[in-house]
Amino acid sequence: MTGRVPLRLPRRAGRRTNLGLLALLLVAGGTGVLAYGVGTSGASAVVVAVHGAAGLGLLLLVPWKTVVVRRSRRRQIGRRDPTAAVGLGVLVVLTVVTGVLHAVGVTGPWPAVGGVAALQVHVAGAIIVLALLVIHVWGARQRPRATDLSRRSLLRAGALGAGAAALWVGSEGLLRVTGAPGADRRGTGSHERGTDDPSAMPVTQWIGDTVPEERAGTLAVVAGGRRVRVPVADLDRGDRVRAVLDCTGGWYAEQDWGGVRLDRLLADVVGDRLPEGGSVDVVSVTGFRRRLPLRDAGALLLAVSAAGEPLSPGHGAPVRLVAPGRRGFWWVKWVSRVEVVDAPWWLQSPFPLQ
Ligand code: HEM
Ligand code: HEM
Ligand SMILES: Nc1nc2c(c(=O)[nH]1)N[C@H]1C(S)=C(S)[C@@H](COP(=O)(O)O)O[C@H]1N2
Ligand SMILES: [Mo]
Repeated sequence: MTGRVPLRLPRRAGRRTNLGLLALLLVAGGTGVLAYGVGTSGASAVVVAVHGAAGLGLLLLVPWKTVVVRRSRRRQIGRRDPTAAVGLGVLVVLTVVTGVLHAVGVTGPWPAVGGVAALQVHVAGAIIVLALLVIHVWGARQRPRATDLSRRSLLRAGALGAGAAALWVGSEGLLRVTGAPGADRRGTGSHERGTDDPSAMPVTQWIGDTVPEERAGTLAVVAGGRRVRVPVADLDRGDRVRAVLDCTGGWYAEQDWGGVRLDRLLADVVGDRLPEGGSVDVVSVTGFRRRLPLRDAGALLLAVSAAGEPLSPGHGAPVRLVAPGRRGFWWVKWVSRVEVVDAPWWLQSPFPLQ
């Protein structure tokens, strides 16, 4: 008779190795997303360094994981379908390789093969990795134990962390010594493209937005119960900001942007009756939009020029937002409306959906 086949999961089959992989993958996934959220401050450099270390640290566990996989393959009984596990392996390799390629600067990153940058493959790969990881871990749950907090376990975890950090420091050193393009990328990991030369700056859309056919002749400003249409020609008021546009696609450019400060524009409409809290919605003619805290208005610029030249259609003509210290997806192009709202700025999707 064919009763149930007893599942004989070896209780100690590389449990620590698996937990180490899990920790590194979760740290890599978390810091990857966080890196795009924290803007371009010094904090992002730390987040990105931890990210690189966690990703590279996976390599340290390859010898041990190989043992786990071999042992699992040798077992005949109770073996589960390895498709997800193998797919996971392939995609982790792809993700790590494209991450390193981006850091080294070999593939561009812009324009890269077929218009797809290594970093785009990296992020897409990572999303699939995290999905497959759930499947893989679900079928092979590794329960924590009291001894995981023992001195010995903590020492091992510390050794893994130190090894990962050393790999990252070593790889950065190698980039410097070899003079690889990645040696002077920003703390965010972005490579310089078109500083002081807007025409050399990539034209980038977040997901699927397209350069609009028609240009708005006016900008709608909505605040304090009033709605005013400001002619675009009135937006060049001599306000200047030098700021870095840092795209999550892995490039950055520093430009002299010209236009009008957002707080000044709003003051035109409501005088000094701007609310204390609140936010401002910056909306593109395409529907793309971001909500920012109103208290930042003095640091935000509605720009009509870069490097002294009017914006090109691709770069947001006639008017775009310049949001110093924030990643590129905040820099709304083709702005058609700015509106003061009561809702807090964080009441929106953390990343644009369009
Ligand atoms: C880099 C990430 C990982 C890769 C590429 C990977 C890949 C694999 C492969 C190919 C196998 C053999 C096929 C199978 O048993 O399904 C396996 C076995 C196993 N994996 Fe992973 N794995 C990873 C991470 C993890 C994590 C994070 C855990 C749990 C926390 C885990 C738990 C296990 C267990 C318990 C087995 C043995 C199952 C058995 O003996 O039947 N793995 N892994
Ligand atoms: C399982 C998930 C992930 C793994 C294993 C991973 C791994 C890596 C590795 C190994 C590098 C190269 C580090 C170096 O050579 O210094 C890297 C770089 C990078 N990753 Fe990831 N990553 C993951 C997820 C993500 C996600 C979800 C994002 C963004 C949403 C992301 C964004 C980046 C960026 C921007 C870089 C470039 C950093 C730099 O140039 O120093 N990664 N990643
Ligand atoms: N309307 C609109 N504005 C947008 C985007 C978009 O897709 N639609 N992409 C943002 C992103 S992700 C970046 S990096 C910058 C790119 O600006 P650039 O094309 O001038 O280089 O615009 C931002 N503003
Ligand atoms: Mo971007």
